[in-house]
Amino acid sequence: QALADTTVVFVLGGPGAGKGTQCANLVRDFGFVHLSAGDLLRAEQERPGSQYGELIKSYIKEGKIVPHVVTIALLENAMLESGQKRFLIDGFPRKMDQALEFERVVVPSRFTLFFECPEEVMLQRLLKRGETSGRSDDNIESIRKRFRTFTETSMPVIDHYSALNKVHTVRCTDSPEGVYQKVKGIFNDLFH
Ligand code: UP5
Ligand code: MG
Repeated sequence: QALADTTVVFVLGGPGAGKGTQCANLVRDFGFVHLSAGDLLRAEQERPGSQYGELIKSYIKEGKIVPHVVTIALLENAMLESGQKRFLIDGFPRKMDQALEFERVVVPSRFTLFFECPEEVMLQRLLKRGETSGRSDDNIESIRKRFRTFTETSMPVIDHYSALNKVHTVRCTDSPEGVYQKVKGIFNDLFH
């Protein structure tokens, strides 16, 4: 299979924990391709002729998880199109069925980078970003729903990989630079 010898790191953490921010640093320093499942879904939602546009729109606003056939297809296409070998898969898998299916049909993950962050901190970050982001889910109602989905549905994925000793946890209440020092330490050990 075309993606058999690729390195996949899952980047997980609650809404607003800083996944996208830290992935940008890793792209610069370690030559990974950054694929945010949320960004891919938002792009698909905007694509003229997409049969999933309305579905994605309502799921995102409600903080619910889009059926995995849609998300996995978007991720797999983006991986193949990139022609690259190292990927940060950001904000995915957020549900056990997604994790198992992705590893079965695409490629097993190398490990999960987990950003641990208290809800109050994430809330402040998201409300601030919401002043300018234009994201349909950066409002207090959607944020509360996203937190709930994260706790109930996504944390079990992290627990699953923890039990397999495949999680590196970074606390991310520090500044973006401070958080990145810790992330960089993990990647330096593994990729140099
Ligand atoms: N910021 C970042 N780090 C900071 C720091 N250390 N100190 C202070 N501020 C910091 O950061 C968020 C904000 O905080 C920014 O303004 C940043 O400058 C600041 P960001 O890096 O964007 O955090 P991130 O964790 O990426 O937050 P995001 O909002 O993207 O997380 P979500 O997981 O909620 O969003 P995502 O786009 O992944 O998913 C959105 C929705 O898509 C989901 O709710 C779901 O409905 C759907 N979805 C699926 O259905 N399936 C999927 O597989 C994926 C998504
Ligand atoms: Mg993000």
